Amino acid sequence: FAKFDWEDPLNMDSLLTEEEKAIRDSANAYCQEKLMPRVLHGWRTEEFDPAVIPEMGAIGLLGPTIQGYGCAGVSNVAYGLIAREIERVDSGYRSTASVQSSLVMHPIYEFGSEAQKEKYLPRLVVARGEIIGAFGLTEPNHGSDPAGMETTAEDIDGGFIINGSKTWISNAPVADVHVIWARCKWDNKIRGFLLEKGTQGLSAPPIKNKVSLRVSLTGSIFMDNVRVPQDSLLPGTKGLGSAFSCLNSARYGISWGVMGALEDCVARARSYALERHQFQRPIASFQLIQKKLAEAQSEVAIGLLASLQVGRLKDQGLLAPEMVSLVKKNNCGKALHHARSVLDILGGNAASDEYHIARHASNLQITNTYEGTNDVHALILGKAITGIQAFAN
Ligand code: TGC
Ligand code: FAD
Repeated sequence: FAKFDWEDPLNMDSLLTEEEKAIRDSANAYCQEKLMPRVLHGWRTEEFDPAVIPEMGAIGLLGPTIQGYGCAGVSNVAYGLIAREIERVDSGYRSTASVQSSLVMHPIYEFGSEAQKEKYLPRLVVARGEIIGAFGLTEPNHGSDPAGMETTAEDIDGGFIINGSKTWISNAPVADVHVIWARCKWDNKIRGFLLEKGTQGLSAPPIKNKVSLRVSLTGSIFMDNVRVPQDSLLPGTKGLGSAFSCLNSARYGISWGVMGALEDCVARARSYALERHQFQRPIASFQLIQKKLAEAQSEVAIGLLASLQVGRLKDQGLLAPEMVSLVKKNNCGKALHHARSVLDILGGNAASDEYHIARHASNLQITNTYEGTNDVHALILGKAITGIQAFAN
């Protein structure tokens, strides 16, 4: 028999290319050496560290699947492995990176004009990390149901006027460019627009005092008669499906990322259980503790293989969006459930942020919510299984 490796229970390593393993290892080194030492300060103070964007850009972690424009052009599996390593430290850092890569660079690459690509992509990715982006879809009255959005774009001579508000937008307070989804008054279709910081009528105040994702910055976006030129429209966007295509990429990355967070919880709980003694025995020797670790690590192994398969299909052009819903829903739900379960192993130390698992568990509540709640993804799958749409009349 082969030797069982609890850290890679189903030998996923054997399914990765040499290039993917090298990318994973360099992402791991950066995350553990540079992000891990800062995470508690960021968590306690809620201070966003803008240096993380240029640092990630410098080693190819941003927009990694994009070909050209200074991007690495690697596989979707490599993109997933990067998300896993970042989120092993904190979901908030992964959030910052996912928004930049999947929700800002992706729509510009996919739906932008050549001039927009040349103008923004190299600056979003380069080592200088010149600019940070945000993606504004959610509104105060429309979260799960973005089709109801109230933000509008009006066609005027030489450009557009955008009015409306967005809420819970990652990176918004520091973003230099906002991808804003708005309903176009002239044909009632939803399209994407690029709004630059400093434009009159645009503001993006932070939402403070979060109990989740405290190392990433979140804000509102208010647009009061924001006048933008003609070339701010992403010309390839055609309805809400274009916004969802960005979400396919981000949701896929999250499915890998949350497994990294859960792996960190399991590793920390295991070490703690081996060291902590009660009743003259290491608590790791108790069956109930072992069951918690076994069940959590089983879900890691299964979840990672599922995301790997979705990534391979994505690379081959064989992806169905429902596959992304399946792994986003499953992995986020399992990560949240089992992070809470292994948190018990810490006893009273669960209350201390120095043991890190409580921080992961708090973050995972929102990873299970944003980019489509767990229940919304169940309904997307339910529709695919039954042919009946349950979320609206
Ligand atoms: P529906 O009628 O189903 O679809 C509208 C149009 O979109 C197309 N479509 C998709 N296209 C590509 N990929 C997908 N996954 C797609 N899903 C739908 C669809 O074919 C249709 O096209 P067309 O041409 O026929 O018009 O739309 P609906 O309004 O009934 O949608 C229902 C529902 C619930 C599935 C959907 O609205 C939904 O997914 N809601 C969740 C909202 C959400 O995920 N918001 C995320 C905001 S961004 C965010 O959270 C970032 S956090 C980032 C971080 O910090 O990491
Ligand atoms: P609601 O839609 O009001 O849902 C509330 C509850 O009702 C949920 O349990 C939901 O599952 C349930 N529900 C809703 N409809 C149905 C239905 N038909 N059937 C059954 N149950 C239903 N958005 C962006 O656009 N860009 C970002 O960068 C971004 N970043 C975020 C960062 C953070 C920290 C957070 C907290 C959110 C972020 N979001 C972002 C918003 C996020 O996508 C939304 O919060 C999410 O989509 C849910 O929308 P909602 O909060 O309005 O909840």
